[in-house]
Amino acid sequence: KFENVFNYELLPYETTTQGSKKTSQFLLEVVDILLDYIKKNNDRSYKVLDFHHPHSLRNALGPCLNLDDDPKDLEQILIDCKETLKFCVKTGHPRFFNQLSTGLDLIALAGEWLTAAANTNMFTYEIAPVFTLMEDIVLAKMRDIIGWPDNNCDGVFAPGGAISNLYAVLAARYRICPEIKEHGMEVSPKLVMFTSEYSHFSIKRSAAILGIGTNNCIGIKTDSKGKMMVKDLEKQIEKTLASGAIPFFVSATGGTTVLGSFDPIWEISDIAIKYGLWLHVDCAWGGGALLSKSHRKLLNGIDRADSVTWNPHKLMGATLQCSAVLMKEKGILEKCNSLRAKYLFQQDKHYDITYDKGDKAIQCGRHNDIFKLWLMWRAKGDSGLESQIDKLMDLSLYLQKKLRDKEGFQFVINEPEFLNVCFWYVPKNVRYIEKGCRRDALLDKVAPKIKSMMMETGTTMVGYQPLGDLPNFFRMIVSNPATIPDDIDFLLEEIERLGED
Ligand code: ABU
Repeated sequence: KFENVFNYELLPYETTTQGSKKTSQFLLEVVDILLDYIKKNNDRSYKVLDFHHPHSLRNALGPCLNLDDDPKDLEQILIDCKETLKFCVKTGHPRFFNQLSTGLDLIALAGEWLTAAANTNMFTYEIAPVFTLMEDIVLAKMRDIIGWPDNNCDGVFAPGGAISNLYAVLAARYRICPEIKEHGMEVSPKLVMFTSEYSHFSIKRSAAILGIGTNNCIGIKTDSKGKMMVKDLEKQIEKTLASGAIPFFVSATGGTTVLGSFDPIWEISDIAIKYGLWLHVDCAWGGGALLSKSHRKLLNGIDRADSVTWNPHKLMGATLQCSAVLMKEKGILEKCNSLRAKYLFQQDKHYDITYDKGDKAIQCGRHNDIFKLWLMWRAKGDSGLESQIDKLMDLSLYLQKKLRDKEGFQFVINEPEFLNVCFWYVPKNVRYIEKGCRRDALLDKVAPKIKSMMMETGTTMVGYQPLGDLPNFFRMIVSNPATIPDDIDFLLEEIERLGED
């Protein structure tokens, strides 16, 4: 239908009735392709992925990947769309357990489509009036849920949790040494920050980016549940003070990436207050738990934090990407980052310029990550999101019970408190080997081997990693609202089947 029809025959190039008609027909074809993909994402008879090694994928896609001098007709463009989706990992599939962000929320997807059509930049009110108001409303709602008393606070949507964490360290450093903004590191005292040894690597990377230095980001010991040991935190702060350096920042994690552990925020905040440290809570992963009356206790004390990272694209299920950093002190982001570029942030605009949010961001161009979240929140309400999260927590308990009842599975942490369920599958030939180096060396090879077979067959997908001295283990993430208990059963049976091969 679109053979020898080219992009210049569509709007905005061809404004005749014919151009309009072709535009609609073309976009409807694209929508059909997308709907077909969405159906396959939700159909268990389809594989999660069709894996090819990079060289063979390159061969399979062949000329489809090349950018040439000649334009391709729209028939080829539609084929390109189909081919691309054919080799995509179906992250919305009920049997995709590989990442913290899983699932495909259809309202958020609709929001994403509208966002792409609106195609605007979030830096000024003048070009994003509705989205700017929505961002204000959603940030205020998130701060309310955190529990900051008068909500006279700050925040911004950032491109991912790592950048949100960077914002937090930057603001904390500004508070202790605002002169660095203008004079650079030569006016900086030696600053030291603290985070648990299992926190997200972006905290340490923030130290590298901001010139603090990774050696000055101290990893605090964790207990048997993977939680920060407050005694060790205090010890390290004292040691830092004794050395003449200045402790200024501590990050507590609300849901670590691998084990899903929650640091004791309340106790950490006592220490932060005692020593005058900025307290950040990185609950990029676990922030959604705040929406559940039954589970928000995991983040007890979060209202005492100075800043919070919370990614709605994780537990809440918004499409990627959607990450907020929230700050207790109103105006700190503006003070810390503003440079008042005259071509964007004119001070003599005819409207209230406090609605131009761009100058507090570290980016210039900023993607609209708000509309999909706002729309999804409207469609589900607080109650819908709460029950979504509660159901996932129930499913995690279901998985834990199955693991307990089955032979050959062993928890990394007994009774995980969140949606990360970490375990070893111990094949029969390893099961009776005495605990020790030889068993660990064998066990270390099991999860990667099973995962590789899983990916080759494409039936399901789950992550694995080592941790400290522990050999490779599976990290099962229960965050996909499409998943039901049968899918969990399927995964465990698949691991057993492949593990005995
Ligand atoms: N930002 C951490 C995401 C890691 C994961 O999905 O496994």
